[in-house]
Formats: sequence, C-alpha cells, structure tokens
Amino acid sequence: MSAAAATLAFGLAGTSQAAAPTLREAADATGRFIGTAVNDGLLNNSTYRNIAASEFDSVTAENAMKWEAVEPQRGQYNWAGGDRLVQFAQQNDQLVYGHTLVWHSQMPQWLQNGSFSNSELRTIMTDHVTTQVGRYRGDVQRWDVVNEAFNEDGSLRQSKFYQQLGESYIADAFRAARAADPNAKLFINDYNTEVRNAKSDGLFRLVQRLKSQGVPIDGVGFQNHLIVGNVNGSAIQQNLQRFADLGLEVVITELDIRMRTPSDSSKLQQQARDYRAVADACLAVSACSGITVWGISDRDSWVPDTFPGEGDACPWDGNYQPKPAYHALLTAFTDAAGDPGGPGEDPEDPEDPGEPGTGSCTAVFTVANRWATGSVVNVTVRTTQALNGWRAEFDLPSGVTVANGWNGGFSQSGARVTVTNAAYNGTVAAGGTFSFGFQTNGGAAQDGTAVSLGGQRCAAG
Ligand code: 9MR
Repeated sequence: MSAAAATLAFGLAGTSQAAAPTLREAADATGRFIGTAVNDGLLNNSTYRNIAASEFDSVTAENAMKWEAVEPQRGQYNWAGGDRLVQFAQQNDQLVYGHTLVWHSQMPQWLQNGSFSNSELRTIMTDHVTTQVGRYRGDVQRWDVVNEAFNEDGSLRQSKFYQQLGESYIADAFRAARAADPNAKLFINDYNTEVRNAKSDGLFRLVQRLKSQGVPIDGVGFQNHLIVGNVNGSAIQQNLQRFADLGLEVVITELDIRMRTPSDSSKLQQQARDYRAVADACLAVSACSGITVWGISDRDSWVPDTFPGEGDACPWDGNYQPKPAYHALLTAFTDAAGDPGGPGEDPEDPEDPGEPGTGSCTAVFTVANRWATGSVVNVTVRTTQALNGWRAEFDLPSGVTVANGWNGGFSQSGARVTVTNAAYNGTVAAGGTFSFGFQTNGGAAQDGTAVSLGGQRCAAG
C-alpha cells in the first residue's frame, strides 16, 4: 500500500494514533530501512506480529538462522524457522537481514565438541555457508557472514575456526557466501565496535586487509547493545564514517539501550535521547543504510537474562506500548526527511512564503497527504537559538480542525493551533530542528502555512 493510501485508510478508521507515520514510512522517506530482530516463537502473538509487520521494513532472525538452529546434525538442515521469517517478510514487503553464518557461539554440539582436521573443518564451514546462503538466494538481501570475530583488544577471537584455520577462515566464508548468492550483500558484524577503540581498530584493519586481498565484503554491522546515558552520538558517527570511507556500507544491526530496572521517567527520557543520537549518527552517514533494533518489547528482550538487574532496553514497553525511545526514533527519521540539508527528499516548496521571518527560526509546513475531508501535515522548525521547551503556533483554514497529532501537545482555539513540545523533544540545540505532525478533519491544511515559534514568525524554510 502506498503511504498516501495507508494514511487515508487509517484516517477512515478514525483511530487516534493511526495517522502518525509508522517507523517504516518515516525511515523510507530518508532512504533507510528500519528493522527488528524477530523471535520466531512470538510470530503467533498477534500484537507482536502486527507491530513487526506495520512498523518495520526489515527483519532479522533473532535465533532461527543460527548454525545450531539450521544444522542441528551434520548435513541435516532444519529450515522451518528461517522459512517462517522469509515468508513473513514477503507477506509484509520487508527486507531480510540474515544472521548469522559463522560465529563462535550457538554452534551445534556436533560442531562445538567434534574433532576435525583443519581441512575437514574448512569444508564443514564452507558447506554450511554455501547451503544456507543458497537456500535463501534472492530472499535474503544481507548476511552477517562472520559474527563477533574480535577480542576487546582488537586481536582475533580464539574461536574454533580461528584456532584451526587462522584468519583465512574469514575470507573463505565470504567467498563461499558470494558464490552462493552473488546479489546478497555480505557483512562482518560485531559489538563494542560502535566508537573508535582497540576493538574497532582491529576490525578496521581486518576490513582493509580483506579489501586489499579482493575478498568480497560489502559492509560492516555495528550491533549497538548500549547503555542509557553512555551513548556518544558524534563518536558513533565518526566511526561509521571511517568504515564508510573504505567504500563499505554500514548498518546499525542490533540496537538496544539498557538501563538499571525499574525504569523511571528520567531514565526513559535519557533513553529516548540516546536512541535519537544513534539514529542521527546513522542518518548523518550516507553509507549507513539502516537500523535494526534487537527486539520490539522490553518483555521479549535478551537483556535481563544476560545482565541481571538491567533491562527495559527496547522501543516498546512490556505491554507493547511505544516508549519515548520509539517516538525519538520516529522523530529522527521525520526530521531527517524534512531537513533540506539532510539525507532525505527535499520538502515541497511552500506555495506561500508568508511574511518575512524574524531570523530566529525557519519552518517547513508540508501537507503530506490530502483528501476531500482531511489531510496529514508534517512541520519541521529550525531554530537559531537553543530551546528548552517550545511552543509553535499556526492558523488552519476555517472549519479545519486537528483530529490528532504526534510529537507534541496540541490545542486549538478557533483557527489558531498551539503545539507544545512532547517530553522527549523539548531540548533543541542552536541550529537544530524539531518536528511534529497532525491529521486534520473538515478539510485540508495548506502547504506553506506560516508558523510562529514562541510568538515570533518563522521564515518559510
Ligand atoms: O537475542 C539472542 C538471544 O535470544 C540468544 O539467547 C543469544 C545467544 O547467544 O543471542 C542473542 O542475540 C545475540 C546476537 O545473535 C549476536 N549479538 C549479541 C546478541 C545478544 O546476545
């Protein structure tokens, strides 16, 4: 369904949240994908399934495509979980991110505990890669060919593959994957490599070596299992950029940002800022093609099992309600799409430039969709001054009312609409932007409607 048709259908359904763009619509407007890890066992939970289908345009198997799941006995493959994921993706017009082919963890017992000669082990590995990538040829667009190959000090991890085969196992895995599906993009993926440090330096040098040897590698995945309050967006951006400068695609592959539980509103607000910082880092790097979150809801996350006392790391809470982190992600995409200097499409030129502004702000008021009795509007305001809370105002045509809005608190008196910041987007740096949107009833809004910020008229952006 096109975005316009989707919005119209939501409008007719008359639900209050529905007219907000979904994450996938917002990400699509920036040319990025937004993905989630999918827990195979939850696909028959309708709430989970609906969110996975409607909010994401890429899916990664959380466990179903790992070696222990796929080849539990040597040479005997079980495709049930992987096939379910691919079918789900096809039903919902989604990409599939394949995770993962060669990894020291979640290996089947026969492989973990078996003794093999070096050449036998090499054949076992390349056969596995060839078979799995071949099975999903054309259905999986990206593969984590090698996962978590590094120690924290930047040396290669002493996995069974490295111990027996040396560094060449990595090149061989990539070559086997390329031969099995020449159109799939091939990634190496790791954690604690988000910023520049010994581990990411080791990864960087390996990727340089692989490139110089002509090994078919297309991208680097950065997992981003992060901690609330400990996220440095500009360091993440710089690190993504240095890998991109090698001519590689980069992806945020497993984003979650955990906190000590229980959560409270200040932790949730900080988490929202941290999600936003990661999204902004990706959006600032043109080779960053997408972001995958590692789970939808706090109820289903791996975090509490691994880090006792920590959790609440996902964009939806334990009741599948979107958290501030969800809105922050959404706003990162809508802001980037509405920013003429950003990576997305330029907004339409306003039909009416309005009165000259005061110079302290510019506003882009864009009617994204319109129909006989309503419209959907996106507004992006750029401020020259730092803001700590904001109030935006504008007038709608006679008889047109705000039916529901997002990324702000809305009130209307006559024609005049007043929007105040939401809890998570009130702090704006000098030169920064904020965005909000809304759906109208009783007629359509007009492109280029003048907006004022804190009582001062903004220039048309
Ligand atoms: O989320 C996954 C969890 O359900 C598994 O038990 C765990 C086993 O190692 O793997 C988790 O996913 C990991 C991913 O495959 C690789 N990067 C780290 C992820 C979190 O541990």
